[in-house]
Amino acid sequence: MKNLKEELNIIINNTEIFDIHTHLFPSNFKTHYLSGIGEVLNYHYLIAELLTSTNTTPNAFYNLNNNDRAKLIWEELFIKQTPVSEACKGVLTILSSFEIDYSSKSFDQINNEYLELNLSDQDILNRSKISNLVMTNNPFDLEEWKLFEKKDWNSDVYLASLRLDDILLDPNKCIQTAKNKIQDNLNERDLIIKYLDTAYEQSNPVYAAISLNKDQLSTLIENKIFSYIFEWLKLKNLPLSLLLGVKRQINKEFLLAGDGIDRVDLSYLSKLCNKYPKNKFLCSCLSLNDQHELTVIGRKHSNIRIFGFWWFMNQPTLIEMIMNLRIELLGFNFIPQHSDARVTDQLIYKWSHFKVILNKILFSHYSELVLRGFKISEEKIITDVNKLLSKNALDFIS
Ligand code: FIX
Ligand code: ZN
Repeated sequence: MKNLKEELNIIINNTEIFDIHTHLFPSNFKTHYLSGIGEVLNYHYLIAELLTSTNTTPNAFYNLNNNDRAKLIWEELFIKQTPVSEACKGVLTILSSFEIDYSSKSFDQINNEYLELNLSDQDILNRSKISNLVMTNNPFDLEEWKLFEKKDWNSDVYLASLRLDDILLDPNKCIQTAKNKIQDNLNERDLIIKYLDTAYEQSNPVYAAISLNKDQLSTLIENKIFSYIFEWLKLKNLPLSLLLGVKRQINKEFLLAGDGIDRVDLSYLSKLCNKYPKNKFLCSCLSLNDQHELTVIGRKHSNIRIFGFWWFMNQPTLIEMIMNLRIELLGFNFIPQHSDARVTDQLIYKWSHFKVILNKILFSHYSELVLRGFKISEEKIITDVNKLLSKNALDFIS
């Protein structure tokens, strides 16, 4: 075997990725597809950074059109300030990966150069080595759900997931939506289940998902509708992905950029795993405070798979520390990352930043094994990296 670091680099860059949680849509679904450097600059991570580090008010910002918003973010965060945050670096990674020299250029100049690249979504997927990605599909958002009436997109690459937040947030709206579609005199419980059945048939999802704050997590176990949903998920052998610890709208004026962190009690996660031993759970926690307990829960329940570094956890310093902890407690039996990309071009930076950390971490663990006389072969590394970037996710959802 060649030099371990080099070998790792080659293997990591040649391994296909199964991206288990994104907010992306195929390019033919024009109303929801987001791409290009203007949209990348409109990312809500950057909006929050702009609104907290400049004099721009939320009102003034949101009154601008998307192009002017991107222009302002570029001027404020990339020209006037040093773009050192993770979200800012992400933009620079994208530009430099296409060899766009951005120094001293205006947003319009950069945007024009970027548009000239004429990138398709498949170009970006190929460049990032994404074989499949999972979308976030809300069956109670009828505009968004129109995607499944269309046949002009590749459902082998873009996989569906059923996002069920609305059932907790607005059960009456969901019951009404189900009533309108099912046109049957069923009770509320059966209506929802029948509606989910229809959504399942239309979209062929790989899991269902829900994001929860503290109170929602602690009461999920006694939620009537969800007790039937758990049964339904078990019958379908469909995992439920739990995104834990988000407190929506801690600053309402910031709109989508205004969500924060809540303090969850993970004993309820363990209770769910015990109460529904035949159900499968995917889980990611938003707060650093929860990562140790989550990892221990991942070692105590075989029906849960930890995944990714969600949102505020997606910071290189935190990833390095917590991924080492996960390996120390779980070996390679977790799904280390997802992109959470909202704009297709973000796949480039989300995954390339992660690969740098993965390389560093694997190098240190393999080196320790070598010190103990363990033989590391190229085949072994290929198997491990494939597990981490793809197979663990695929095995769990199938
Ligand atoms: O709930 C989620 O799936 C979150 O990932 C998003 O709602 C959030 O806005 C986001 O984009 C985080 O990366
Ligand atoms: Zn998400």
